[in-house]
Amino acid sequence: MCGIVGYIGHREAWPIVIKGLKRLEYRGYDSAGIALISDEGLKIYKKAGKVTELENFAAGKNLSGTAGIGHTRWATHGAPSDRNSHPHTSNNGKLTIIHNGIIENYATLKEELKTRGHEFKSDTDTEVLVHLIEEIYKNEKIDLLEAVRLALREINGAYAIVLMDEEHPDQLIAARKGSPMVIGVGDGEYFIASDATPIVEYTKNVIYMNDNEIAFIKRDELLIKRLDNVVQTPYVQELELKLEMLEKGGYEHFMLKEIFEQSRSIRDCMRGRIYPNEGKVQLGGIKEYADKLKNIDRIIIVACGTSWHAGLVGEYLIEEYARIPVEVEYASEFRYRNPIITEKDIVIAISQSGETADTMAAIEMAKERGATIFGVCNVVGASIPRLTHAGVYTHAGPEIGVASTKAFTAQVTVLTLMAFYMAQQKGTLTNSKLVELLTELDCIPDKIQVALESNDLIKEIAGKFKDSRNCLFLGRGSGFPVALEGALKLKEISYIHAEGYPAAEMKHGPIALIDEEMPVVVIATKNSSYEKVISNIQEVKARKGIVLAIVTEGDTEVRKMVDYCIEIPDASEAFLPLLATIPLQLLSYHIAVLRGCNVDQPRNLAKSVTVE
Ligand code: HGA
Repeated sequence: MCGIVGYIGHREAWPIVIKGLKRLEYRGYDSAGIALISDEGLKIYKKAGKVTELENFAAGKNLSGTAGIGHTRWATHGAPSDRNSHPHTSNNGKLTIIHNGIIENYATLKEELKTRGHEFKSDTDTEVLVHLIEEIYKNEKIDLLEAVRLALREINGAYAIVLMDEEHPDQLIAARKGSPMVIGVGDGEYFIASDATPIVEYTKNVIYMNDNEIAFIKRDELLIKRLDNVVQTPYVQELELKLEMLEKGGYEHFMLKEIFEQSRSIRDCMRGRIYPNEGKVQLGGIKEYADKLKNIDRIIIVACGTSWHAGLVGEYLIEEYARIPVEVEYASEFRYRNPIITEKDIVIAISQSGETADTMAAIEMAKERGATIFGVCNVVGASIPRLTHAGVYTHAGPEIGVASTKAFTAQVTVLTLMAFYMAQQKGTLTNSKLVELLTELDCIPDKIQVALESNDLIKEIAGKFKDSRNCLFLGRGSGFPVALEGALKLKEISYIHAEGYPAAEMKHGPIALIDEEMPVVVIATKNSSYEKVISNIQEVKARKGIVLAIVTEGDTEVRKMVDYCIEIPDASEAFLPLLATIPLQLLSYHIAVLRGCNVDQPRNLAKSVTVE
């Protein structure tokens, strides 16, 4: 959350920074702002709302300068408004800062700074930091880098910051702890951003900054040191990201493009990892732990939001095939309990961005208690993959729509592979059964392509549901996490209140909500709970609910009872979540579009939740 961009070099900074902010808008869109330094001094433009509003506001103004910093905000401290927009300036107006994170002890520092004559112009925690830096700089008679270093040692919380000084227009200072930051290395120029997407079209050479590092950046000089003053040798990596991955490619929204990419993304996720003819799974990222997997007592999965739903599918698959007990925890709750974790446990942390603050904190806690940690992340080089002992990337490619789609199915694919890999190590599945399952898994991308063909039908059904105020999603077994995910997607992007429930639990409460206006989406595919789900559909119909069923192709029984039906290809129960999720993603998408909602940037939400 919150996107930051910085540039210093020989080109005009404004176009680079504004384009970068558009790429990072998935991280927040409450306000946007840019500061530029030129011979005429420091200029700041900031505006509540999206980046385009900043662009309109600044049109025709003087936007020159070859050094600049920019920010797109997801507000934590202070309402979304012009005055709370970043960049924020120090008391004398010479220093200006952008920040992603939360300064937890800002209130105490603010009081103290006020007594020293500082006047604050915003309600943010961020502004306190730039005043603190100025105070130390002024009093200690040290250089600015040292003043920033000392200030950062006084604050609690998380940050990725970039600072400019009107009196030293040829330098930027950046630092990170707990929030992401990448530096792009060009020829006589440097780029700074929350992720590599604003950088990729200018250079492929990047440095991922580590926590507690501070960077001093000039056009032809880069110095990175730790907060304890030890100078670091930066590790320059080559980006694999391609520019076309960041474009809509002819689709109306990123979300639709990403839904339609799933056949490919799942194939990419499995590439080189499954050998169906041999009944073998290879996961290079966790192979060092192959022996440990034979004797573990328990797996704990920690995640948030959609990733937590993927975790529930993982629980079902790992228990079913590898016979290892699994617990699935919300990272945000897990870390504030006193959970029992031992060295015999494996913790699997799932996060699309690899930056989710709560998941990172849960990992730190589990690590301290001796557990082995595996990561399941999409963004290569993010913080979680660097924090964990081992892991498996989902390789879904950049996901830009705020509501997760292809990242979810890729997470489920990785967890499916992990379940089979663990079963292989423990010998809980015979080789012939593994051959059978992997052969079927290998065909799932083609079946997803078939499931996507219902798009027009789903759009038509969406028209019937678009004015609903509530919606219930029901499923059993591995269909239950699918119901939860279907409900979350609808809530997130269409603002219709929706609940996911285990179908059998409906009679313990939610059934009271059912009347002739209540749409109920039921996962009713042919699997072990088919008959039971049919009874649940009867219970809804007896109370005049409107039922949309997701059924196996060729089904006639459910079709007779319900109002609307969407077919998906036949598959074993293990693969049901991968297929049944597709129509639910499309349903939410079309309902949201018909309601005129901003599908890619739903209100109040942001991707990559880097605050706790
Ligand atoms: N705390 C700062 C930055 C917000 C942020 O990083 N959100 O993810 C603010 O409220 O402006």
